[in-house]
Amino acid sequence: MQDKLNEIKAKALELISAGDTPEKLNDIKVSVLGKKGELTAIMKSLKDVAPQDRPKVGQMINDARAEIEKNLEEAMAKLQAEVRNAKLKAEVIDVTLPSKKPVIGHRHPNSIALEEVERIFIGLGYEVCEGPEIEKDYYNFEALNIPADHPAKDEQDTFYINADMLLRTQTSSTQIHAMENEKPPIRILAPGRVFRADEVDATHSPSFHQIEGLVVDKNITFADLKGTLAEFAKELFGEETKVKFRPHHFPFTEPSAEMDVSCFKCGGKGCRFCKGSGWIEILGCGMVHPRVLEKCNIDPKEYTGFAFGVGLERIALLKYEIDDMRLLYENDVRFLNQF
Ligand code: 2U9
Repeated sequence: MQDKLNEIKAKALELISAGDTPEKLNDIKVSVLGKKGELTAIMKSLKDVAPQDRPKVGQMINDARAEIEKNLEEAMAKLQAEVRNAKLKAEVIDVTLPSKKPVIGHRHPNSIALEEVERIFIGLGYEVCEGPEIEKDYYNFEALNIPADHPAKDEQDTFYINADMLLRTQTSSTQIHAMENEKPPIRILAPGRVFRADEVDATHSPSFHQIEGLVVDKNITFADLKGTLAEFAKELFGEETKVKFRPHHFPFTEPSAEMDVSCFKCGGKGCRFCKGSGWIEILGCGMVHPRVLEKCNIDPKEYTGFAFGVGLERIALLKYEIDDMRLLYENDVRFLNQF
């Protein structure tokens, strides 16, 4: 029996020292020390040993078991340490490596142009005002003296939501709200997104941005309008910029005009940029129609005002010499990074 015991022990210790995974060590444990293991079988056969020898043989089996268990534990601890070290080594982070360069966005030409226009008018004492993109027919048309049969009200130009609600076609509605809520003097700039049922091309989009301005006070004249907009043009396009007003018609202003600026590319001599004329059309403007003031409960005998409207995309395209409006909506960073 002693020989058998030594043989089991030697074989177990040999297997343990060769066991190179926790699973293999576990298998050895089961096959030697488990319920049906070899050492357990020997223990069971102790009853066949002569009674006087049993304590000695029993002790021998226990010693062998203890030695195998000890070896198994040590081998298991060694293996687990190796596995842990390998994992730590694989997960090591080299903090000295250079980091990945983060991709940084860029301000949109529209945003840069809007900030520039806002800066100029805030400097002249204007307040920036925003209003809803979904409006009642009244605020977009009626309050602006646009009669029911006006072509701009036609379905093909305006996105209607229902008979009474629409996507605003101009930011003027913001200023109607301001006039309803505030008493003159009023000096506001109303930038925002507007919508028109237009086909997309190099100069049109169903959604674009406007910046409108409104001044209402006592004794406001066309001279105030001209002086303000001439100053705006100089600040935006350079000190040497000249302005020219051409008569025009808008339902919400009377008299109305369009303002041209001298071409900032050729100084007015005529070039490809201004199509040889020396002038570039920039905005529409006029004296607020007395009927528009009346609808907002402002007495046109006591107060007068001027208003203007410019397309933000038009300013951005001109200032940054971009020849297709669609580029402004694609948001390709390779394009945006140039400004
Ligand atoms: C109120 C009264 C009058 C705003 C004005 C224009 C002239 C104008 C166009 C410029 C290019 C629209 O984006 S565009 O297509 N706008 O020509 N806008 S006067 O007049 C107002 C505004 C508010 C209460």
